[in-house]
Amino acid sequence: MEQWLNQLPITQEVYVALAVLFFTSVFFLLFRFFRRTKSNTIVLAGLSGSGKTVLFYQLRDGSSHQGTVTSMEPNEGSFVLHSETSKKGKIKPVHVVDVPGHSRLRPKLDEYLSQAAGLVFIVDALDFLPNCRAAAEYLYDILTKVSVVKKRIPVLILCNKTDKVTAHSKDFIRKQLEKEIDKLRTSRNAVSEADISNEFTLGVSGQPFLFSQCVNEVTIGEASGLTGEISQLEQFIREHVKS
Ligand SMILES: Nc1nc2c(ncn2[C@@H]2O[C@H](COP(=O)(O)OP(=O)(O)OP(=O)(O)O)[C@@H](O)[C@H]2O)c(=O)[nH]1
Ligand SMILES: [Mg+2]
Repeated sequence: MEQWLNQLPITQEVYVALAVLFFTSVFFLLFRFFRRTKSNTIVLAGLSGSGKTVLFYQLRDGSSHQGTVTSMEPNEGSFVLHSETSKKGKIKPVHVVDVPGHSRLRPKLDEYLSQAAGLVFIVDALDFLPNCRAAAEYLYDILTKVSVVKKRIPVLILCNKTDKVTAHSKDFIRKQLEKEIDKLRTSRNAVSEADISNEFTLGVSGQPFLFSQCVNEVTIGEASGLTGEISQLEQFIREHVKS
């Protein structure tokens, strides 16, 4: 080997060295590129008062920071989930964004959706019926967004406040939301046929709308931000942001 190397003319050695250098740097850059495109952002959305900020604090600190007020701007942070802080080894932090539910602040959602690994749509299971229509409208807007459909962002519909016995069940909430979205689909399709919009249409035409018809994964779960029962939320996060 050494003899063979000594026999090589000097220029050839330089070429070999350069080639090795070139391939290692390309490999390194590709590796970094692919790592960076794997997002660790989880977006919390939902109507005002559904409990997003309480859930955000539960995820981060394991406590509800009682007495939150309506948020005026997004709450965000990168952290290791509180329930995982005692685990050994290196755990990848999650970037969680809580987007306020007030309609004037909702456009902020688009900024975060482009980099989201998952979206959690929080529903108030206690005060659900009076807000059903509004929740369905917000959810419809999210499910038809180009970024959500094209990137197939997984969505978890999280029925919050299940600590109270009067909270509606997740099956009831799912069915009511499907019904409302079905109605919205008919009315909005009529509008968008007139002025061409780039929104995607939901579901299968001619059939009642079901979340299972969405191109992205839509699941439904339960939680109580107040009492810290957030295992289904944490499970969703870890399914989409690998630790
Ligand atoms: N019973 C019960 N109440 C809850 C729960 N989570 C939140 N709340 C209450 O619901 C109210 C609203 O909670 P927030 O977390 O501030 O709501 P939000 O979604 O951040 O609202 P905006 O910031 O306005 O978009 C607060 O009074 C909370 O105490 C829960 O799991 N159970
Ligand atoms: Mg809030």
